[in-house]
Amino acid sequence: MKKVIILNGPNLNLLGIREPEVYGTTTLRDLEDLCYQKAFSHHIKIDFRQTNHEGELIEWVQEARGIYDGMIVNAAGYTHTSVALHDALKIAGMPIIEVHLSNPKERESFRHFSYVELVADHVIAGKGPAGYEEALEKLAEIMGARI
Ligand code: CA2
Repeated sequence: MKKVIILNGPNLNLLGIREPEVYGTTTLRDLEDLCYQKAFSHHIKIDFRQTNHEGELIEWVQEARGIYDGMIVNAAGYTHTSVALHDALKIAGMPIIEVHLSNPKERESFRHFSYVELVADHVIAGKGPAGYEEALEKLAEIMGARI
């Protein structure tokens, strides 16, 4: 069975609680459940995590090497700022899908650049929670998991 790690960055713990007009009413827990269901149907095992700390995110990326077959990353604000995360992702040794609930390219200009995009195999943005399901489908395809 293929194993996928899903990493969520800062403030995503507030999903469904604050700014529903931007990020919708789905909570992080709802999103996790959605991912579990989608992964189950593709015979994939997932590990779903969130942190507000850049260093923790980087440690999780480093530790994933050799354990997981693929990674889905919504690095939230660190997407646009973190060279360190970029460096860690570059040597993760597995397919990486970058996902965003909103479409950062259609928002403020400071969100237009992504350090994650430069090392991601595929980017999904602006599709809300369904983007995470699509990311799992894309990874299943890339990893050759049962579809
Ligand atoms: O659209 C996305 O998924 C983002 O990664 C979300 C980040 C933002 O910095 C990126 O540009 C795009 C922000 C996550 C903050 O999440 C919140 C959720 C509820 C209330 C406040 C923030």
